[in-house]
Amino acid sequence: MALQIQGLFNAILAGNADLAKEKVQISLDEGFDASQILKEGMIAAMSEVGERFEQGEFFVPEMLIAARAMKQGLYILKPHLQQSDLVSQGKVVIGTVKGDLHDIGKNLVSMMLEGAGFEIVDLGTDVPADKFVEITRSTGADVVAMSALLTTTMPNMKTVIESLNESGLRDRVKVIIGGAPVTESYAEEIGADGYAADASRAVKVTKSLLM
Ligand code: B1M
Repeated sequence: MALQIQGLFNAILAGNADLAKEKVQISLDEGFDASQILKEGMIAAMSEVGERFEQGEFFVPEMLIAARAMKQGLYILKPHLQQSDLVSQGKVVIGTVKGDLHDIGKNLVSMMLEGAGFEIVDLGTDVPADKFVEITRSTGADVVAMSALLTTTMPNMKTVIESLNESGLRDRVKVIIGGAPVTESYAEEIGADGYAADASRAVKVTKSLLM
C-alpha cells in the first residue's frame, strides 16, 4: 500500500481525526485517486476496526473514535467524489433505519448519489417508518434508500416498505436497500426494488431503477 494511504489507514485505526484529515489531503495532493483513497485507506481501516471488535481487541469507544476520524477524512474527500453537477436525476430520501446509529456507509451512498446528480433528503439515523413515509410524501421523492448495519435492525426495512404500502405511496417510489448484513435475497424477500453492496453500485442500481 502507498505510504500516505497506509498512514491514513493507521490514522483512522488509531482514531486520530486530525491526522486522518491531513493524510487525505496529502494523498490528494500527491495525485491519488479519490476512490483509491476511500477504498484502500478508509473503508479498509473500518473493516479492520470491525475485525478487532469481533476479536475483542477493540471496544465501542475505539469504534467510535475510528468512525469520527473516518467522517472527518470524508469531509475533505467529499468534493473529489462528486463528479457531476448535472440536472437532477431524481429525488432520493435516505436514512438509516430505526434502532440503528451507523451512518458512515449511508453517508457515503448519499455523497455518491449526490455526486451522480441526485437530490438528496438525508433523514439521518434511527429513522422510524412513519418519518420515511411523511418525508417521501412531502418531498415527492422518487426513491427511498435505506441502510442497516445490524442484523437486529434489518427487519425495520420491511416495516418501512409495509408503511409505504399502507400509505398508498409504494407504487410511486422505488426502494433500494443496503448495508453490511443486507443481501440481494433479503431485498427480494421484503419486496425492495433494488439492493447494492456498496456506494458506487448504489448509484448504478438507483439509475437503473429510474430508467
Ligand atoms: Co457497530 N457494529 N455497533 N458501531 N460497527 C458493526 C456493524 C459490527 C458488524 C461490528 C462487529 O461485530 N464486527 C456489529 C454488528 C453485528 C451484527 O449485527 N451482525 C456492530 C455492533 C454489534 C454494534 C453495537 C451493538 C455495539 C454495542 O453497543 N455493543 C452498537 C449498536 C449501536 C446502534 O446502532 N444502535 C454499535 C455501535 C457502533 C458505533 C456507534 C460505535 C460506530 C458507528 C458510528 C457511526 O456510524 N457514526 C460503530 C462502527 C464504526 C462499526 C463498524 C466497526 C464499522 C461500520 C462502518 O462504518 N463501516 C462495524 C464493523 C464493520 O462494518 N466491519 C460495526 C464502513 C462503512 C463504509 O461501511 O457501513 O458497511 P458500511 O457501508 C458500506 C456498505 O454496507 C454499503 O455501502 C457502504 C460502502 O460503500 N451500504 C449501502 C451501506 N448502506 C447502504 C445503503 C444502500 C446501498 C449500499 O442503499 C440504500
